[in-house]
Amino acid sequence: MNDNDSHATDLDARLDAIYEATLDFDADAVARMVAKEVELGTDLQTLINDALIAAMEELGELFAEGEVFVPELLMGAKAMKAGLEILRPLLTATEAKPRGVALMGTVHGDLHDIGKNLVGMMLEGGGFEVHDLGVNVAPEEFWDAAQELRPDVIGLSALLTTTTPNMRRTIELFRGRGWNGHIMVGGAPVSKDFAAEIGADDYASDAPGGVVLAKRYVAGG
Ligand code: B1M
Repeated sequence: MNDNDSHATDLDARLDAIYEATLDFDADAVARMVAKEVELGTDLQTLINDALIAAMEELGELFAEGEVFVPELLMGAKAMKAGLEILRPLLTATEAKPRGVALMGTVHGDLHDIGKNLVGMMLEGGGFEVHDLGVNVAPEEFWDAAQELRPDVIGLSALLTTTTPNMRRTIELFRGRGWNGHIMVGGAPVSKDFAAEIGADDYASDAPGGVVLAKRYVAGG
């Protein structure tokens, strides 16, 4: 085994330990190990995707199979959030602010916020002033906030098949009232086709993709 191989193996083992700690709902251990990775200079996207998001995907599968229930999803989310809080200063750090204003929220009926929060942090890191309306946001609430803030980009998140119609309702309200600004959508049940169908400007499959879109909008694309 050469030196690079052994580094890769070490990293794999450490990411695996974070993945396991998330699935054990051990928020303290997740925070500690994530902080260690920051010290070691581990690539943040690798850390987020291969350890934290991978654990949430596994938890989702266990839930779908009836092996775990809502309380476990909540505890897993708490563990993942503990890791993301350690990363927040790094993800949000930027020199040039503000590139533009972004308004974010999870649509009505939907309480999932981890993905939306990640997109918000990365938008901040990309130089955006981010206003986050939280979860379960009704179309009128998005509208009122947009009137006040006049954002360059609005980001809607949904994680439930049953709440994607509320994404459509939100966009219908905006378009019906003549809003021509950029609206992007994201979340596991959302697709590029669905985004086009409901009148969104675009869809991002992950947080970095959302930042690419938002930067393109403010650059006039
Ligand atoms: Co829920 N849940 N949940 N849950 N939950 C899912 C989504 C599910 C897929 C699990 C499963 O069955 N396999 C399933 C949905 C099935 C479906 O509709 N297709 C489900 C269900 C059914 C439910 C309940 C109905 C369960 C119940 O009560 N019987 C209930 C609904 C509550 C409600 O919202 N009204 C429920 C509740 C919950 C908790 C509250 C317990 C908890 C959320 C805690 C929280 O967010 N604070 C929870 C969790 C944790 C999950 C899973 C396990 C993990 C979600 C997550 O945070 N992933 C999830 C399973 C899964 O996703 N595989 C599941 C990590 C996160 C980083 O990824 O949010 O996808 P994600 O974000 C990604 C991309 O999608 C994208 O960027 C991120 C990555 O970079 N993205 C955007 C997201 N938003 C974006 C916006 C953008 C751009 C990109 O621009 C605007």
